[in-house]
Amino acid sequence: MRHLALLGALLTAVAGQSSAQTATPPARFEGQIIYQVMPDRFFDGNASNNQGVNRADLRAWHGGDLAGLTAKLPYIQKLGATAVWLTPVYLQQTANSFGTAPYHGYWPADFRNVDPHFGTLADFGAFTKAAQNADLRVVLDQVINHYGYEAAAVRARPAWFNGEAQCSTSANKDVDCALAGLPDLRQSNPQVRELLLGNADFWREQGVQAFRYDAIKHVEGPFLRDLLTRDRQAGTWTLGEWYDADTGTVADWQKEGFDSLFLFSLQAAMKGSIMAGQSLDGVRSVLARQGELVRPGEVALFLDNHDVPRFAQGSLFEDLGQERTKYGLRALMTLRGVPVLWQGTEIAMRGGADPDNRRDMRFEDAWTPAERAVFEVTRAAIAARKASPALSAGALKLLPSPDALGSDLLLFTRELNGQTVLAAWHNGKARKSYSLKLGSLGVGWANRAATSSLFVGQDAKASVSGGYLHLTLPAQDAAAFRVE
Ligand SMILES: [Ca+2]
Ligand SMILES: [Ca+2]
Repeated sequence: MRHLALLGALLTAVAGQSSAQTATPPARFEGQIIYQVMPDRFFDGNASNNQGVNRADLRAWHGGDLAGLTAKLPYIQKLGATAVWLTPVYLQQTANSFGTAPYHGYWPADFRNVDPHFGTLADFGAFTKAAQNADLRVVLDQVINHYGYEAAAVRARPAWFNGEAQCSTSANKDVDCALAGLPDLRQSNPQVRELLLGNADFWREQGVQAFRYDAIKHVEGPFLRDLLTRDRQAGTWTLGEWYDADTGTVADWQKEGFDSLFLFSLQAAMKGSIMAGQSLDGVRSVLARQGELVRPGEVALFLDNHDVPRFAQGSLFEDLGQERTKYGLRALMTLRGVPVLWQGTEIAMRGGADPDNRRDMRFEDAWTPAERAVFEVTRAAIAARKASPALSAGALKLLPSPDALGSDLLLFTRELNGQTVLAAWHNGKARKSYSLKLGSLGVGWANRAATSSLFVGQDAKASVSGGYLHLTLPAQDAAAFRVE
């Protein structure tokens, strides 16, 4: 009840400010690079909290914690990321469900405390302080749809949850029926609403700059809109997870107040085109819809995450998986949006569906030379993006590809303040040169020159002469050239 009284005061304070803050500009993440961490699977910085740890079992706790994440912030900085998204660190149910421990953080028992496996609230404060000192923004995962299966609140507060009756009579079963059987919160219940709005305030006070909201497809829309209004007033950036969202869904929810959603349709297209070697038309058709987006520079772009098989797993062969992950990472860094890298993708870690995609992170001392090479490519691609305002935040314009080349060649420009970068994705299985008429590309570059690739260590060339753009591109790779 102490929490509820505090919440009431906070709600009143926010309501009082709302008319003065209607013009609050939305928070921006364009230009940021987010690194996603699942703390239990990242780094163990404190062995004294390793209750029930069994690293031989992918469904058990593995011992990673906030102390370990804090200790590894220099690694994240070295990679070049500018923000850290951590999956939930709430106090979890103590029991296992379906033979799985709540190591992943998505089975909360108390939304305003830290699970002892991860550390304490003070450890969380030390983490956000260290992140701030390292100039890294903190994106915290927030669960707003459910409690853990075994949470005490489920029995103590039955009115907070949707039951069989609500589910069977609901017109929106995605929202009012249990997701994977999880105790489903009824956000229209005033106490639930206050609890969840207060959770956002609570974690904001712990030094968090952004929230990644879990499973928004399953949350009541009117509540979401109120939540987002308050977040925007507080300057908090919001990233929604609508599993399988395409451009239309992302656009709809940006209109409703989310700063960002994950563009799952682009992830699927990149996996198909880059990892599985299908035509680049799949990627092109997703990018062709970017005009529908309210704020294309804020959309979250990714190759994989903790809920899908690892990107590198798309090839049966480890070396091919590594080469195509380099291609995918370079390609990702040419796109408009906010790149999100799941821990281990920078070394092309393998793994199938959950929990195999959540193997323990391995650091420099444990890498193979090939893994180190993937890391260096990732680091250089991130550095190139950060050094280029056009790549970081420029408008993206697709260039037409000749019909015969379209499945192997994807060209687009990124442009900001008169600076232009040409991105060229090449799906061909061999190194190849192309000469394309400037007129057919719709660009007026007759008197301009292109540089060598912005990606260090890549042998790709572009030049302009005689009314043609000449490109020499390595097999299955993405390049970027400044056009000046
Ligand atoms: Ca530990
Ligand atoms: Ca729900």
